[in-house]
Amino acid sequence: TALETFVRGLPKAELHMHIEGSLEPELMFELAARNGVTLPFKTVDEIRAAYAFSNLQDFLDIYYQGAGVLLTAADFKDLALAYFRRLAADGGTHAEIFFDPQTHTDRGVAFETVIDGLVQGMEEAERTLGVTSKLILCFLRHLDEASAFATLEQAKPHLSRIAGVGLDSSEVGHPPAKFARVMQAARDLGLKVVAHAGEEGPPAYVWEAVDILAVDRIDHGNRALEDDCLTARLVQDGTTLTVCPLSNLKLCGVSDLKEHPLKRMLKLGLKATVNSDDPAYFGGYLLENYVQTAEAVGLTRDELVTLAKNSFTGSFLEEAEKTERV
Ligand code: ES4
Ligand code: ZN
Repeated sequence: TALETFVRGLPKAELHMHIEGSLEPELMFELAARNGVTLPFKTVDEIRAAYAFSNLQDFLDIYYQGAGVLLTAADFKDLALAYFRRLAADGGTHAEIFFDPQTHTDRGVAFETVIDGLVQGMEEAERTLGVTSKLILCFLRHLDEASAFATLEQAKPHLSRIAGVGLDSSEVGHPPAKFARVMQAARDLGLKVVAHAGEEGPPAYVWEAVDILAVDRIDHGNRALEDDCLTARLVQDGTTLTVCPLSNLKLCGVSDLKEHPLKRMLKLGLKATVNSDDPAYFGGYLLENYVQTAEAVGLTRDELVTLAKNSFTGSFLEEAEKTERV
């Protein structure tokens, strides 16, 4: 379609994508076979049929299970490269990807294996596709502070490869304040700080991300709109929100894409961006998120350009690059 061609032609950065969430069922089977791992599914269709979620936890349970096929550096490299190829096909030119080390170290895969494989994929993507990227290490918020600190310790020899830290996994019951000290320690190491907030959690969690963690971006942030004072604060600070429309739909944060707040966010003056979150699980990569949302809520060409520009101004690229690459 004309809309698709227009959006594909806009240079875009993706700022909210969990690399483990880009594991397509086909690659999951391939890696399971390669590694001698048994999956509780027999066919690709059977896996896709299991991807009907009613909330975040529902999804996380199956997402952590899928990640169990990732064992070697080559697996992580193949995973990353497959994602970068899809991104390039969508007209994406830069990505800041999340990875969840604890998901892997807790089942005996070394931190080095994960990061070495991902970095190999990132370097090959830059060389062969011209797609640049950065890594954001996410702490699993359903685990405790000590586990997050142990993970930060493991990251120390690799800080030149890591742009920032984030918080992901089960939000409700695990407010940002739980990780105040480890996020400060990460900032003291020179890392950027982001956090999922307001995906399922209340506005109070977004306030904590802003006031206690002093985040550089908010991941999701949808529920911030329930609090006018908080919304005004995010507008005033120019805080980038990494919004994930198809994720919100699949995890039932919105009942229909027509109800999605993206257009409202832009009209309020929030620095919203469009992202895919876990594209293999939520049924669409970056371009699909732009196009389906644009059709559902009626985004103008100007608004689409704004979203694409916001993805660079909100990125962790150097200031000069942000303006050169839009
Ligand atoms: C996630 Cl959609 C979402 N929310 C929180 N944590 C996550 N990890 C992977 N996808
Ligand atoms: Zn996410």
